[in-house]
Amino acid sequence: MKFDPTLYLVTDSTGRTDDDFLSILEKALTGGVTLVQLREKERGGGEYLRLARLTKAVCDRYRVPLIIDDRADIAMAADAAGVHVGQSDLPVCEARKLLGEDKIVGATAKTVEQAQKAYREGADYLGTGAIFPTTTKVKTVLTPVSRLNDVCRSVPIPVVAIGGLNAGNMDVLNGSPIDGIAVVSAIMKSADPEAAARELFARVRVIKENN
Ligand code: TZP
Ligand code: MG
Repeated sequence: MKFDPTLYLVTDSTGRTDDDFLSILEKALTGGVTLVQLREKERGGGEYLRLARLTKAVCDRYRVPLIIDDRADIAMAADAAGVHVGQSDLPVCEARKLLGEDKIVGATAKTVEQAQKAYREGADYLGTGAIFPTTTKVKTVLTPVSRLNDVCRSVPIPVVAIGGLNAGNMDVLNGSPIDGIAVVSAIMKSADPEAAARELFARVRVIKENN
């Protein structure tokens, strides 16, 4: 499935009502988010699936693919565009087998070795980070930009940078051969998610144009 990783919104619905969450999502999509990941660490399967279906309905209206974090079963049940797996989740090759060739399988890779393995097993894109400290993910080790760049050059699939990124610190990625950025807080916690998305998109586009 075709996708554009330029501005990848990873969601966090913690403490929000469905309406509140979906309204932020819609504003972010209006602002130019090109790919969405539903990332739910606290919800059980039924709740995760329910929110996945609601989220997909909004993403579909904007023709933006929805990726489900961690859970290939939820991705399949919701007919989402794909799944994102970390190093301690389902192996990429198993996710690929379950979802088939037409779906998107993304993987977290913090090193060149992990990146090449994920690529060999069939990953469509990689997420690498954390570039900056983040409160969104606990126990995250920082990835220097030099390593991010090595990961980008080590595989022929798109690589997105993640972790603590916002419009004020993204300049650190100038000259990096990334294909996009993934953010949670910079959009989900913004007072104006649409404007935040618009600014981030514009900045990533400049970085990509100079690649
Ligand atoms: N993986 C590495 S850092 C991170 C994930 C899921 C969280 C990014 O969230 P934020 O709020 O954009 O720092
Ligand atoms: Mg995971």
